[in-house]
Formats: sequence, structure tokens, C-alpha cells
Amino acid sequence: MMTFKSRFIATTVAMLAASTMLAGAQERVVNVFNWSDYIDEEILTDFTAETGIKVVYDVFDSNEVLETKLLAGGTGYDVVVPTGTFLANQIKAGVFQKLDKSKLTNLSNMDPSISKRLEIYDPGNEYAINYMWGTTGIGINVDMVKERLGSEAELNTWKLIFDPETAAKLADCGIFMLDAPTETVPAALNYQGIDPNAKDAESIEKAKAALLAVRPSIRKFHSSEYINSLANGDICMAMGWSGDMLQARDRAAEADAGVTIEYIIPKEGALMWFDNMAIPVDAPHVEEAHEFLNYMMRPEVMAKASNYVYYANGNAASKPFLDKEVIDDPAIYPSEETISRLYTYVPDNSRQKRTLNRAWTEVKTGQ
Ligand code: N2P
Repeated sequence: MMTFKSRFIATTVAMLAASTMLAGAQERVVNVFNWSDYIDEEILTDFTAETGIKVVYDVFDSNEVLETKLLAGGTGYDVVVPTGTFLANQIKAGVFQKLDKSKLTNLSNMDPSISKRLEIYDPGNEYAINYMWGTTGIGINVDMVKERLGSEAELNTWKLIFDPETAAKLADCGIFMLDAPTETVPAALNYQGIDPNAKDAESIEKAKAALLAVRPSIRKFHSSEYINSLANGDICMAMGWSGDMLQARDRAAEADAGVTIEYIIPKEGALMWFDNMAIPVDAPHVEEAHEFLNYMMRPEVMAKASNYVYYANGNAASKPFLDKEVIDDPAIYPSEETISRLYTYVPDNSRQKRTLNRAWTEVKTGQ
């Protein structure tokens, strides 16, 4: 017969065993590091409800920040989302592991034309899957800008930002610029009629001069705050990313305070970029990372993501599930004519990167 004490011990052991099993079952985790304002969080809760895998979700707004972490290693992240230009160098630096395609049954949903474009950065599509793509243009508060430039003013041009006189007229209502040299420098080059991919020191100097010329009119260099600042009417113009501007437009409309935001892909051309999901070489939860990627590639899931963040995705099978206002919006899925005016960015080697970053620091500090 069991004494009270032995019964107590037996029960405690059984309880401990059960709770360890439970903890074991709950331990499935995937650590995701993605851009800010880039997902419908319901997707994450749906994923957890279905798979039991907890998503620890963290955000950034700068490729440079992501890259510094990845190169240092030991980030603890299982899925990260670098832009193509950065992805290319990161693959070469060995920071990612090859995808186990046998676990990615939904790969066939991806759009071959986007996967082909990605091959410039990731030959053979071995390391990454496109998440979203978009453009870098200008978001404006239509009324505030017209008030200062006149109702007939041309709004589809980089002059709004890069012509010092025009920018000066808008300085009082607030201009934000991305804090991202791989965005601002090519835009400044392109505006001057120079190849946006010119990497020589002389061209970078010209870009720097153009940026310094408008710097007095820039209120802030920041890569995510502009969504709310535009929506609240705190600023009247920002250089930034397509979907972010459309999110600002919606937030403004919801607030119903008379703020109208529009996104412009300037006539001179703009950057087209691709953000991609990849698994760091030292990811602690490789199996869960693959399950997460495969889930994200479901047509309904990718459509849900695009319908929420207003970015185009690289998943062809998701198209029938996209809201009409998304697939038919030329600011999200640009027309062929607009696409012909877009340029992509060729990755910098380490020397070019140093020149670029130095020039950018000088712009920001006004030297
Ligand atoms: C999301 C911005 C992602 C675009 N807020 C930058 N590649």
C-alpha cells in the first residue's frame, strides 16, 4: 500500500512529466524578423492555431540594420526578409542556408517571372522566396502640397523632392526622406539623368551634392515613421515605399480628419525592389521556418497579406484571392508602361558600399 508520502511523490512525478510533455509540445517556435507594417497579424495567429508553432515576430525598417545583425551571426532568427540587393551579398557571405525544397510543397504557387527576376540576386532560387515587391516613390498630402505649389502644379515628378526651390516651398509643412542610401542615392542619380546604378566616386559625389542641396528642407530621415506622420497631417510629403503610402492613405481616411494622401511613381522613373524570405544558416528552428515559409506560400495567405499591406507579392496563385482594389491599383501592380520606367538596383561590392555609406553619413550630418 502506498503511503501518503509516496503517493504524493508519484503524483508530483506524473504531473511534472505531463507538464514537461506539454512544454515540449508548446516549445515549437519560429522567430521571424520582418519589415515593420508588412503583415496582417491575423496570419500569424492563424498559423499558430493550425500548427501549434508560436511566432515570435520582430520588426526592422532598414536593410543595413538587418545586414549588420546577420553578418554578426547568432541572431536567433529563423526567417528574415532582406531586399534582393542585400540578399545577394548576404548569400555570398554565407549567412543563409539552402532551402529544403522537399518541405516547400507550395513553391509551385510562385510567379515564375518574379522568381526569374530574383535569380539576379539568388541564382537558382536556392536561398530565398519572394515575399513582396514594390516601388519607391513619393507620398503627398494633396491639399497641403497644392496650397503651396498652386493647384496646377505637376505632382508626378521627383522635382517635388529634388528641386531645391520646390522642396523649400514644402519645407514648412514637412518632408521626410528614407534613411536608406541604396534608395536615396539612386533616386538622386536618376533625377539628374545619371544611371541610377552608377557606382563611381564622381557619380556618388553628384548624388551627394543633389541630396545636400535639398537637405535644409528635409525634416527627418526615417524609414517607417512617415506612415503615421502623413496620415495625421503632420507632414505633407515623404519619399517612401508604395504600400506604406497606401496604408497612410487608408489610416488618413479612417481618421476622417480631411487628410488626403496620394502615392506617386514619378515620371522620371523609380526603384522597383523585391523583399525575400530566407533562413539564416544558424537558425535555431529550421523545421518550423520551413513550415512557416510553406504556409506563407499558400495562395489565400499571400493574398491576405497583400490585401492588408498593399504590396504586390510574388505568388501567382494568390491573384484570384486579391481584392479588386488591390490587383487593379496601378500603385500596387503598376502598368507595363510604368514598369518600363522602373529600374532595379545592382548590389554594391564592399568598396562601393563604403563609398555609398560615407556619402550618406555626410548627407545626414550636412557636411
Ligand atoms: C514595409 C516596407 C518594406 C519595403 N513597411 C522595403 N523594402
